[in-house]
Amino acid sequence: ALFTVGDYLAERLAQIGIRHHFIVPGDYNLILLDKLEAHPALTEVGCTNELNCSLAAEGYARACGVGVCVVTYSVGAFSAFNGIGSAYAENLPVILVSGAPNTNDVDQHLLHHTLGEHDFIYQLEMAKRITCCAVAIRRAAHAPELIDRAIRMALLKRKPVYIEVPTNLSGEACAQPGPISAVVKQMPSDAPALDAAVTGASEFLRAKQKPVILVGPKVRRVGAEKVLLQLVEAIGCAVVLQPAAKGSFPEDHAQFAGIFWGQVSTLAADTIVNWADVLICIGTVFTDYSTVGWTALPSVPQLVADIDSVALANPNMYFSHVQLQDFLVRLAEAVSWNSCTMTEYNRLRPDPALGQASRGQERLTRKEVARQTQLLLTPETTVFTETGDSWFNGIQLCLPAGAEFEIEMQWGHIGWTIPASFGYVLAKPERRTILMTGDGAFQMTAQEVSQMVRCRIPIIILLINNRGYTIEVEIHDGLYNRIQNWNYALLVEAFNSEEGGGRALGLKAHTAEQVSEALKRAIAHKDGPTLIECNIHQDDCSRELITWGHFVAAANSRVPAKDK
Ligand code: TPP
Repeated sequence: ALFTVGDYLAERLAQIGIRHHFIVPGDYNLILLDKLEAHPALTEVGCTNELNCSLAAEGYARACGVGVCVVTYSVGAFSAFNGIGSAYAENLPVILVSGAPNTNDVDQHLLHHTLGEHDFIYQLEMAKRITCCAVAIRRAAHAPELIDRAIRMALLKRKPVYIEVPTNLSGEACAQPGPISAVVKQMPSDAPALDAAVTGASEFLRAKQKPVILVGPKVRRVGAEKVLLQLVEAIGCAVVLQPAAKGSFPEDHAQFAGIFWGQVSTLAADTIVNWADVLICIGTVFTDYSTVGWTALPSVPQLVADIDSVALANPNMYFSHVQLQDFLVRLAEAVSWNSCTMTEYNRLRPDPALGQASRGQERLTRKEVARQTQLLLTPETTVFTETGDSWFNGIQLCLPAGAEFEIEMQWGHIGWTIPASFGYVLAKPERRTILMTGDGAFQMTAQEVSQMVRCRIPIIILLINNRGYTIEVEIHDGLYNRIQNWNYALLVEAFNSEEGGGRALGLKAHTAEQVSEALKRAIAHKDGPTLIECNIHQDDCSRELITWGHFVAAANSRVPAKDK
């Protein structure tokens, strides 16, 4: 049979490990979808809209290492750009494939789904700003080069890419692909730069007495968790994590010293960071959020190991092209043991505060939901936490070894957990996935629960209904933070269909007893998602949210600097 552009793309996607591709059909991409569907290794997953489609691919990339989303021109792609923004911000390789107008119409006609002007380049131009590589195939013969280039860049940079395929090219003949190794091969570190970075870093550390390791969210993006552990155990010092890095280091490890974000830190992580004389920052990202409105920017000298570089405070030096994995392995061999901060941390480590169980009939509280969520966690659990008070509830959880934790703290799109967890579970069906979300967030992407029903995915959705945008109330309140209250438990059951698929279970809880009953039913329900609407008082939120909100609000409202 004829080997086509569509077959080429399908083959490459299968070769890099894609098993599910997320799609919304449209006349500009239908032939391409046929070609992808025809590949034996690929399963097409239809989504309810392109925002959810792109976020599902983003979640899939978290589980599988790479994700794909196929949409139609403009009406589809513009909505998908949001999830692509997330992939960029969160360092996830997501391949956005968009159908496009017939090549014969370029510069000739006005077309549907376009801006109505003689211009078919705008979408490519827009995609360039939010991807690390954007290509538009204009001739079938160019497809192999452009597809290979885009996929290679996505994997190399761990950022999203864009591939535009005109509707009349997907079925055109094209060359067959060569070995995939040429596309997936990673770039080795520059050897002299790596040597110099390791020597410089170990001398720098030797001159310090009180090192602390601060782990950031990029560690997991490059799969450096294991080599991080080697370094940690070679030094013996205290290890703290940034909030978005939760899940990258075992919390039952003797050297784990909490989540560091200033005044909302867990387990007194801020105290040991303040005591340190050097901070070994590994894959860290400092933003207004992770530094609690710039109140927790560490001031001690730093050694910063990023995905592809190392920077030292003293001597003040920068080494580019040093891969994080390579650096951690080599530094672990070069450093000497210094457990000084661990000894101190053991003195000041707070005793575990066992949350008081509330009495069964009492009005449900946030604390009680958090306490019962904690009891659910096993090594097989993955927790997704939504922007909102769910972040703080999630970050407070104590993860057993093996439990995974997903958060989208850089992009912070409310509603992300629903489509992202859906995508994630398709790649990791063996995990017990629990998501913690707010009522406001849920309203953004609720219809993707219907996909969980269709695909019989037993995700447990803990929806904390505090009747409003509480996180925003704490930052800056106004009438705009009040939202229409829905019957959430009833809503998800509306997605059940006589025509097939599984079943959603919608449950309501107003008391502790009702939550524990509901959780039992949720765990037993394997044929689709369970949503538990946990109804709490409007002002019932975490101490951390109020504290953090106060400082973020202060940072947001700084007056403009005077001209000098
Ligand atoms: N739009 C998007 C797409 N993302 C956002 N982060 C916002 C708007 C701004 N925003 C941040 S949090 C939030 C909003 C609107 C409210 C979240 O409310 P809810 O999900 O009920 O969580 P709660 O804080 O009440 O727990």
